[in-house]
Amino acid sequence: MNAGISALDFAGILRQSDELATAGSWDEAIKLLSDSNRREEHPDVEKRLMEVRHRAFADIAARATVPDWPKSLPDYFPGETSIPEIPASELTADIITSAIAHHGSLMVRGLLDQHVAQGIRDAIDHTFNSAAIVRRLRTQVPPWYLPFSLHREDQKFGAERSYARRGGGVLAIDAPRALFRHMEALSAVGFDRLLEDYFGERVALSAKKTTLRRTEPGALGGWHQDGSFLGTDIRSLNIWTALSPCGVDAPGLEIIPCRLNSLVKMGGPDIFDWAVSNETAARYGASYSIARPVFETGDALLFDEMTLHRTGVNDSMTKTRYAIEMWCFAASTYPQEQIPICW
Ligand SMILES: O=C(O)CCC(=O)C(=O)O
Ligand SMILES: [Fe+2]
Repeated sequence: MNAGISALDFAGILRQSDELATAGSWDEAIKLLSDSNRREEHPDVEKRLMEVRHRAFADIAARATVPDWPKSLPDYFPGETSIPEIPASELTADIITSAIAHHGSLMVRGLLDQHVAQGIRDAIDHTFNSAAIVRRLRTQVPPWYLPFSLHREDQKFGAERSYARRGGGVLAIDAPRALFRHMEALSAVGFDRLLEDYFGERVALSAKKTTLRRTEPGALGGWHQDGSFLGTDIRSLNIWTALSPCGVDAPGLEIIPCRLNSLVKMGGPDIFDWAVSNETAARYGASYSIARPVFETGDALLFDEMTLHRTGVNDSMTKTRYAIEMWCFAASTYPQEQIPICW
């Protein structure tokens, strides 16, 4: 195809997706837009796709029933004192269930291949550069950075954007191309179906929490359980995917590799209300020595709202780390304050 000449009728695709959405055929609309963007990426299609994924939630949640969950399963990793690991080719919903229930997290090696990860990493770089231009010139910079607007009065972003930025992040929903590439990459390895299997129902991610991260070596990040602000009466899974090697020369994650069934003591001098002090974490770390996993590009750590963790940094680190933190929730018990984006 000649550069600049497209075989796709984008205006027609957008019109057709609007008709499908109006008829409540959300999954068909999502499929139409995704198929189009897979053939040729287009900013209007990507933006519309995120809007449709968001608007679809009300109908999908209204149809959701609350399944028995989680399944009660034995420990598939008996004797493991650190984070259980599995190659992506052996991943199943039951393995996630067992690992989370007995160890609090699961390392999946090689979930995304290097080439695919590189495409997402490039999108993260473009997004961060575009976001800086937007802040300076106060103009739109499609396709990389397009702040998502909400049309419903009862749903609002609060300080999430500035909070993400202070932590070296950009909300993924404001980066529709990067988010499209990441969801595509996960779907291509079957993660969309796996999530439905894991929860036993439809899944939506959170627009307030799903974050593209480009983390500098000196980053700070306190111990926390995300349940302290997401709530604990929820069903969640965070897919934290490394898009560059990290944990040695670049910031990784530190994890207490055990299942916690409640929130640990929060607060302390000079930390957020929901943050956990080093002293408290060290008490858990004494029983389950703190895990500092080394990630290769494409490895993913799965954990939930109870897992105690923080950004893993030390003084000898010199490199920047790329990652995406993607918090997914069962539709039936979706946390009230979050902003849903359907899978
Ligand atoms: O990427 C990081 O350093 C922090 C990630 C985190 O806190 C999370 O994924 O919940
Ligand atoms: Fe977290």
